[in-house]
Amino acid sequence: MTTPALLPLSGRRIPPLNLGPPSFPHHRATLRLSEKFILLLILSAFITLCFGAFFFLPDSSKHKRFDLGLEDVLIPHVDASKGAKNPGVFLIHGPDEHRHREEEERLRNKIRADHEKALEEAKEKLKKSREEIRAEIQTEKNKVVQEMKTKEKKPLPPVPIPNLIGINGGDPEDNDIRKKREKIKEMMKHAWDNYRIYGWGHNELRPIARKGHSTNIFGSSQMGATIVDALDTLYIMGLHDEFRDGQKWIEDTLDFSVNSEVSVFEVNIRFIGGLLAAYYLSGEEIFKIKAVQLAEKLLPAFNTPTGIPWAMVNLKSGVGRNWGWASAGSSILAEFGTLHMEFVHLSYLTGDPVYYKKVMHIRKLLQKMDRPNGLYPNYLNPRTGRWGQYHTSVGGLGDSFYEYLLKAWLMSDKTDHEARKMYDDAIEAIEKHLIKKSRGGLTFIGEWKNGHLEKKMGHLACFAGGMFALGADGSRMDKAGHYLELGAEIARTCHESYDRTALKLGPESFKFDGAVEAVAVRQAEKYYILRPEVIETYWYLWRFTHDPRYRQWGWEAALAIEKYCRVSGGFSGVKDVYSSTPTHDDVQQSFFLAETLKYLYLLFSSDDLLPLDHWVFNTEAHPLPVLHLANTTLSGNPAVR
Ligand code: DMJ
Repeated sequence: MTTPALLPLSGRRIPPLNLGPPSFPHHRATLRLSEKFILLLILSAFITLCFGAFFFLPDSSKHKRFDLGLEDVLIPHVDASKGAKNPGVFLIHGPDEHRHREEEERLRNKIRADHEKALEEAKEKLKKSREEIRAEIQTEKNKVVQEMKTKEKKPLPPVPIPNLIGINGGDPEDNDIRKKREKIKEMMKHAWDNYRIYGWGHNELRPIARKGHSTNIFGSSQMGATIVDALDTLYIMGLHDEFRDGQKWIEDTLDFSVNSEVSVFEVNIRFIGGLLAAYYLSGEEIFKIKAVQLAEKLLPAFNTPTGIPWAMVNLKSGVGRNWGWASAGSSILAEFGTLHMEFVHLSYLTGDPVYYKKVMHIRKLLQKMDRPNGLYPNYLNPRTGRWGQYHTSVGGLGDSFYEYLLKAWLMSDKTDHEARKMYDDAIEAIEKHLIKKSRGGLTFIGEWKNGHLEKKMGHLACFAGGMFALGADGSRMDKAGHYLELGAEIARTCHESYDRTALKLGPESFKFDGAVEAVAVRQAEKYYILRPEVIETYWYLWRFTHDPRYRQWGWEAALAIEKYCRVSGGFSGVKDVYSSTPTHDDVQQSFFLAETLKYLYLLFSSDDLLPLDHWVFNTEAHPLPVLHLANTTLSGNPAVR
């Protein structure tokens, strides 16, 4: 019998460590000795490497400046006396230089001592039996569990609450507009009430089968996605009984300690975004607590070699992975690039910089990377830090990454100039390579695939009309007028994509190919699943221009939804917008209540409801307040609501 120790060296197989019961006692003893030797060798090599790194790597403390200095600004709990970060490079001279040297020497000594201690401990460990080591690990585990439990019970620290303006009202003066707004509220009630009866606690509703529904983005658990997503819409519509019902379910039932693999992005934008918005609007602590509990469960997703998070994470085990369909095992730009707003608010509310650091790390990494033609590809491998396929889109896979660059700047009260610069650079490249005019004069945003422009625009990309309008103010070389115009052109194109169908509802994606303009060609692209992006763009354009056409177009969409998507058990998507007899898909998406109905309601409200200089909407339409830091009150005091 060949034993592992007798394998030839050239066999390149490392003998497996034999931790099982000994079959040849003498031979096993020999093996143990060599194992220990190898382990010691590895350990000392590692320590030597650390020493080398410490002495030879550039001394980062000399250049250290914390990103944008935003940590101090956005995290009010950070004690300035404990080495507050100064947003500027500082040089060291004279007596300071001497003090600096002493400090360096002290640090080196400390590291030396630590390494020696670690070596001693490692030697000690090797003397211990397997059982002893196991017992030690178990004790450590218990300690961590205990700490987590105490942490859960600890109340969150007091926090300055931004002044919250315009969370009620919005009554329009015009009678006709008021009636339209009432109609939207009635549609919300229909969607909510049916979910309440037939789908309560499930993620979504099947309005025709009249039962709960879910998809893999929410994992295998019933996490009440519709409840969390709908809360702030209920609140601004003044549906307070329904809001309280939802709150009670969240208090009593919503539990994130479940063995379920969820999408980090979806859970962030719908759950964390929804809970934070509900917290800011209502002031109810429970929403903040739940948001933080969930955020803690998402953190293990960032444990990758690059810090770019996995697309999915198991809420219980913390194990992460990527979608099987994503190019080269990559994470998706629109997913890992759409965490910033929520994570900054989490750090702001908890005083814990961990969330802020995770998203700033992503930003720094992206900044360092080469971008083909200045464009960000949609795929990035979290193990290697390399781009996957060169595919760039402002629709699915890319969309909300650009949106969050702009909104990071807006949310920081326009102080996060780095985010604004990244947005401006990205939009310039997009305009140069992706935005074209069709023969018939429609401006569209195509998709860039390996150097080739595909003349296809997704429904998702229609959100960009609103984004261009929102970013107009503050744009480079005073191109505000240009970007407002570009936003209006995208709105017109997307309206055409609705208008050229039988149901007056837009397809999932449409082409610009010869005579074909703004029309879906493939059967698989003809569906409408109650998506909000076109109405979202109408609303932003309405706020910035007050051109009545946007209310008119929004109303057309509302009527079409009412006529073709409403069923007695709620609202359903349709499979073919070009067929005058709609076939329903039997799903009431949670974003219909979070976004589509909210944007419609806002379109028929006056501008003082959630004014845009005080609120920034996350990509799921959950409003988060601008952090005007000069203008804050302590949470012990009643926040201005
Ligand atoms: C929403 O969940 C969000 O808007 C997201 O950014 C992409 N689109 C869906 C709705 O269409």
